[in-house]
Amino acid sequence: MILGKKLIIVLPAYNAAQTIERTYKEIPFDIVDDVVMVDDFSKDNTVAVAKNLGIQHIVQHEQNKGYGGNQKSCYNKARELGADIVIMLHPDYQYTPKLIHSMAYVIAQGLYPVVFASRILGKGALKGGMPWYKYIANRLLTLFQNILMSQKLSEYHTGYRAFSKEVLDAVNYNCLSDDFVFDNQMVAQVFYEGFEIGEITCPTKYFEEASSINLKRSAIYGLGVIWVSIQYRLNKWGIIQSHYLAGSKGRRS
Ligand SMILES: Nc1nc2c(ncn2[C@@H]2O[C@H](COP(=O)(O)OP(=O)(O)OP(=O)(O)O)[C@@H](O)[C@H]2O)c(=O)[nH]1
Ligand SMILES: [Mg+2]
Repeated sequence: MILGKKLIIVLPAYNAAQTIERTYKEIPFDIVDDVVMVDDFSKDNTVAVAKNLGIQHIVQHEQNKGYGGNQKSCYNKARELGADIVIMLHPDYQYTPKLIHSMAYVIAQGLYPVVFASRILGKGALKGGMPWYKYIANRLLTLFQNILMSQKLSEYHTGYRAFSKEVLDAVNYNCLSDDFVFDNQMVAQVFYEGFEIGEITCPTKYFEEASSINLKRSAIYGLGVIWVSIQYRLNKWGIIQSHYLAGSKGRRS
């Protein structure tokens, strides 16, 4: 519990057997109530390692659904368990669990309903080994998206995110893509509903065992981000109505 709010960490896992223990061991159980791990039909022994660690809630997909499909199961399970605050933490140890306190407090104090841990604030991304092509793509896509969405995020692509119950109840994330573009579509839903996103500086690590999407999937993701940005603007102008924006329950603004 944090300031009377139930905090649940969700781990979207795919072949994370080599990194999940390091990640889990740094989760601060002084404020974390539950941990949910969703295994996306890993080829390695991720589930066995998770059971061994004593992770309370393990959901196993019967087939590999993809990063987006994995997250849907994560948030649905966390909400089922009565979470007031949900933090998504990749079990590949690229993001440090040590930021959980800071991210959770921003939401628990009611400052921002969503918090992103940004690898672009500060110098963490390149120092942590982010490949140059990903860094440049990240900067250019972020600039493009900030202009089309009239927002000012330092990056849209971090996988380290915290959401309040209010936001997860308001946005229809279950209708989104099962692929990596899920992350970006969900940002569009959050902004389209009128919620704000706070950011915290976050170091990142690229290393052998860490999972990282390859060039081809990054390119598909990048094109998806461009289309989401254009869709968002055209929806705002009332020119088109995209299912994942129109579908949102009860627009706030
Ligand atoms: N690659 C991949 N990851 C999945 C899948 N399902 C769940 N995941 C998890 O999704 C998270 C993000 O995937 P990564 O491959 O680590 O991609 P990434 O770290 O966001 O990519 P970079 O930020 O570019 O390094 C990881 O925790 C994976 O374990 C899947 O089908 N493929
Ligand atoms: Mg990764």
